Amino acid sequence: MPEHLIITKHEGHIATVQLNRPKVLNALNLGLMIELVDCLEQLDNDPDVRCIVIHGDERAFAAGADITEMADATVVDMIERDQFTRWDRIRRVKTPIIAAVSGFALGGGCELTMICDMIVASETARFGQPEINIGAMPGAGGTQRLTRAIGKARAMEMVLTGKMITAEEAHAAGLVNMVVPIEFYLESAMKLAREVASRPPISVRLAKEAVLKSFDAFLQDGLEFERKNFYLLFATDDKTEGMQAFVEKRKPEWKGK
Ligand code: CO8
Repeated sequence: MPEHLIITKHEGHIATVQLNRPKVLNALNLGLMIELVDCLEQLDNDPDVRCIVIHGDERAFAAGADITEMADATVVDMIERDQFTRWDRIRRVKTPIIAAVSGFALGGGCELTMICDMIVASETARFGQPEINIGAMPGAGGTQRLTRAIGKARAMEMVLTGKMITAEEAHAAGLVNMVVPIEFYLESAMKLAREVASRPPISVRLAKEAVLKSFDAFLQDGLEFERKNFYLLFATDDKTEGMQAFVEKRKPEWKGK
């Protein structure tokens, strides 16, 4: 039986969507992203669904885009895959989305939490943009949304060093809404989702849209700039070396080329 890359459940007016590649820490491969985005759009068109909760498992929300899929990719491959169009479709979902995060939320995984509207974190959650350590950089909004959420100094440190921050640090910095013990992280996200779902649905959607408008001023320009630089790195030797080194489980050697 093929594994389901995502698992969707319904509870009242809440839909939960689980990222389901536990063996690779829910790395976001193309198949998973296709299913996830199609699913979010379907849920968004379902009038019974008033709030969506996305989660992984206790070990990882998602440890980023799937590096094995990108290790040999050229700029042209990446442009042809056109993955960011899919990420833009998540941005257009009008139903509020809560990320329930336990364990790693790294790279594209951290970016996925930030495209959600609120984040509920387990005490074990770790957030980071470690792309720099594999010769890449954030591509799905990390440089833009992280900077808006936690400010330039802290975002710069995370993006340039790849260092992770703890759930408490993320909370203090304003990235996450609440931190709870691991056994309650899903239930806490559901509780928040139920609160949102109990409010008038049209008001909720229009209010979400309006909050995003304030937040998203100039976001498009920033996203396009980030994408250009992300793609550019696929023309460097260091990106190939960084990703190959990850796959081969060795330390990369940077050439600056
Ligand atoms: N891609 C593919 N496989 C992964 C990934 C990943 N991102 N992360 C972990 N895995 C795999 C490991 O290779 C390992 O597989 P195996 O068991 O077959 O060896 C398995 O998951 C478990 O991982 P580890 O053994 O490494 O577990 P540890 O607890 O020792 O370490 C870490 C956990 C620290 C999370 C470590 O796995 C790690 O550093 N992972 C990579 C994190 C990373 O660099 N993420 C960024 C990826 S690039 C990215 O997200 C760019 C986004 C750009 C936009 C998206 C659209 C293109």
